[in-house]
Amino acid sequence: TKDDVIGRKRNIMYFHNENVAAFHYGPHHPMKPFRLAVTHSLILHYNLQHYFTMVEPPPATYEEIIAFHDTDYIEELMAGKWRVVPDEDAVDGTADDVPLFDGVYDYCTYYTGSTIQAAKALNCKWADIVINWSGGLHHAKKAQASGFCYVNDIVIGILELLKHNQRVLYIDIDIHHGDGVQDAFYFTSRVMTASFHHYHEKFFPGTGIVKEKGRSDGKHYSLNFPLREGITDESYAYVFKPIVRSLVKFYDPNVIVLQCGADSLGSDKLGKFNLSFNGHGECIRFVKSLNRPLMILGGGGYRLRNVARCWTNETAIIVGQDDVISDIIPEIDPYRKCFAPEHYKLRPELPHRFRDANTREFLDYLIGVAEERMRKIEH
Ligand code: ZL4
Ligand code: CA
Ligand code: ZN
Repeated sequence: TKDDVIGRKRNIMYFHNENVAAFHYGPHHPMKPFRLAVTHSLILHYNLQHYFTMVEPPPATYEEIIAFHDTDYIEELMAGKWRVVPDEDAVDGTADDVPLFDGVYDYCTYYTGSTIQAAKALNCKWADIVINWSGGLHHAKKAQASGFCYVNDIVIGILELLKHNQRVLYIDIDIHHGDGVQDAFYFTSRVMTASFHHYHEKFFPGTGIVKEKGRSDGKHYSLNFPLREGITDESYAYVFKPIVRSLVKFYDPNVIVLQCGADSLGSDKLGKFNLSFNGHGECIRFVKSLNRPLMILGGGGYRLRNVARCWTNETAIIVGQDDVISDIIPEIDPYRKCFAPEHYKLRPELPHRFRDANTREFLDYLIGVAEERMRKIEH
């Protein structure tokens, strides 16, 4: 099998609490937790559960959540009421991104509980690879909700990993900048963060330029790859592979956390990239091939059927079944109708809506920046 070629067989654990999919951000909100039910169902109907241990983890506790977040902020979230916020926030409508819908705190405990248990499974060496598609909410700050994210499960998961691991490498392929994770570890060399994202002054959250590189002990341990619109599979792999290869070589992480936001796929409702299922999945395959303990998380993804396709394909990649499973969505899947427009294919071609504005020179410049940064790190 492929596992024998790449390395020894990896022990895989999959974390999912079904309760997470029943919440609603409100009418017309792009973030739909229901996508997690469709994804989970598709994974089961492809019978991928034979290749991993499935766990229904308990929700995160208040104590676990305040390992990162401010107690005052979490109490607001539990009460379902934001403090009276300064007018500037109210005018620009950022509160519409993070509505206080029914059960918002409980929702956070479900996706965060899965990330915490996944981290513990890596810490105890019960698993080499852990998966939580409901996690990856990378924008939440210590005392503020942001960009559809209220509790930062990634930061909490990494804090758990740091109890048993000296160095954690965080890689983020969501189309948005992983600002909440970067901010949380901006001053430490024990976590290296690398975000690949679309950058434009008008594109959320408007941070993630190359110059954001970490401070004091963390100087050179934050990396940003601000990409232009329309990036293709070829261009993405051209920057991603050499950069990630040298990050692992020079930083030598004990564990890797990979946020797999599916909004970097072509035809995403909020995204502006042209990645195919294969191009996105190639990043997951590449990181897996580096043979480090690995945590796989979800994130953004706003074309529901493509999120389910993307993460099912990537679950298959992780378990080494992607070239074995059928490209036709199984007939018995109760959510099969969600996939109708593209004739029930698992990996249909996605339309290219944007011209690739990333020139070879620009991509070479980004690779050069990463290489120069690698020469500056030591431990
Ligand atoms: C919506 O239709 O760019 C929220 C958000 C709610 C329903 C009803 C309210 C209508 C698009 C987005 C008014 C909505 C105004 N509803 C939204 C600067 C903005 C201020 C808020 O993938 N308006 C803010 C956040 C991004 C902004 C992206 C990505 C998360 C992740 C990890 C977060 N915020 C402009 C937008 C709608 C809405 C329609 C919306 N919000 C699209 N992009 C944003 O990285 C999970
Ligand atoms: Ca990103
Ligand atoms: Zn995103």
